[in-house]
Amino acid sequence: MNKVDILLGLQWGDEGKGKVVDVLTPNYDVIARFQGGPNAGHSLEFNNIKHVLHTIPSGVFHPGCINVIGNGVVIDPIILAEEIHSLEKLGVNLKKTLKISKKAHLILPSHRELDAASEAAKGKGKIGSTLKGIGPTYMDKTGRNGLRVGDILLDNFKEKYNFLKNKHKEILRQYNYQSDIEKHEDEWFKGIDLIREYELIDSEYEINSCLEQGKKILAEGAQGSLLDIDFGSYPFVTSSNTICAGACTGLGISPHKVGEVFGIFKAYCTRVGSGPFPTELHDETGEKIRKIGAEFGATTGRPRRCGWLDLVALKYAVMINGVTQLIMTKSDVLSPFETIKVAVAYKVNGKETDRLPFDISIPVEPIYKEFKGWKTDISGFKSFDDLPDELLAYIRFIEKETGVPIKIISVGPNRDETIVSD
Ligand code: 2SA
Ligand code: MG
Repeated sequence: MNKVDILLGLQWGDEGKGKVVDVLTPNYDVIARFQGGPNAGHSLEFNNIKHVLHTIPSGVFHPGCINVIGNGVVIDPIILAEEIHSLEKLGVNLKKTLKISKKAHLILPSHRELDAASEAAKGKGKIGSTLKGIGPTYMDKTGRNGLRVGDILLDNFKEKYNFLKNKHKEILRQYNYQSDIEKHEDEWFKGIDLIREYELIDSEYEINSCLEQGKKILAEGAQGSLLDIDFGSYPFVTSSNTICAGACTGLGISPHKVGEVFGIFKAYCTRVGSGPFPTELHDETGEKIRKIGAEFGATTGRPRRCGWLDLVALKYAVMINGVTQLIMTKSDVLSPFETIKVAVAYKVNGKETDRLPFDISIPVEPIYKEFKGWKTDISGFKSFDDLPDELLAYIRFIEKETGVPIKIISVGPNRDETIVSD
């Protein structure tokens, strides 16, 4: 029987998941999102089209590929409707290819207000959330108060909606937060009507029967392993399990049905939002990476914080996810640099360690190994054999340290700018 392959981010998100899923889609029949929601910004570029997806899986640009929004995802009907409409404008008809789990939870307009109220109350300690209502929606899911996509088929859906909204209003009053939930309600219910036009499925049955039929499935992660609710830099994390195990609970597949685990990382590191970032560069080198790499949030437009590759964190993510193949993106961004650094260990309380401490917001001093830059424009390169020796040395070092082969290198944002090893 086929197994489900999983592609996920090994850093703080924005590793290029959307691009690589789009590149890999011709090998798959089904692409499935398993966690997160419209906080995600998955960017794809091809044939002069630049598109950012938030809730819809990145297989949509390949006709015939089925795209599943799994039970682990949280959906904002307003944003989903916008996504569907902008894809329609590009000539992508999703009616036959988009399937939505009845067990996926709904983000209400009041969840977004709660997100904003919670962040405002935290002041300087704010998480730096995308303000899409992600945290409050997952809180209602685990608190057993949430509304699910399947509920929209019930006669008393409006009643359920009002019950939850009123509960939220009570909390917002406690926060003393001025909100205008009703302003977005019309649009929200229009989004609900649009969702009713799509195939609402029991994604666990769908995915497992696809496997039995010999179909190939790729699960597409969102955010990154260091934003995982359990293993990320808590509390500066998102509210879902972004790691490999999240695909099991977010789609309904057994761990023994997991096949390849593609772990994707940038040749450097970025982080958007608050929270610790041991290799962050506060100088002009960081500025240069941001500028060359166009490091701005694909959902919020926020400038991303930039720094060197952190192998302590990368090795942790490889371990937690059981990564079988690595994918390195944005190596082209480092092309102009004379010297490239990689953190190989940390100094914590005067002691050297290669483990992530419980809390990386305590002073953590990265210990760097330096690499000679390749100083070559690699964006047009098509094969591993063409790559400059300095870049190959960088690749081989990461492979040796992580124990996992780097199978794909992305050398630019376009679909074509991808080198796959044979
Ligand atoms: P949330 O909104 O509650 O999930 O935020 C909690 C933390 O998770 C971070 N987070 C992200 N980090 C990187 N990329 C994300 N997606 C967008 C993108 C973000 C954007 O692709 O660029 O446009 O700003 C994403 N989504 C959530 C977030 O910054 C918080 O640190
Ligand atoms: Mg992104």
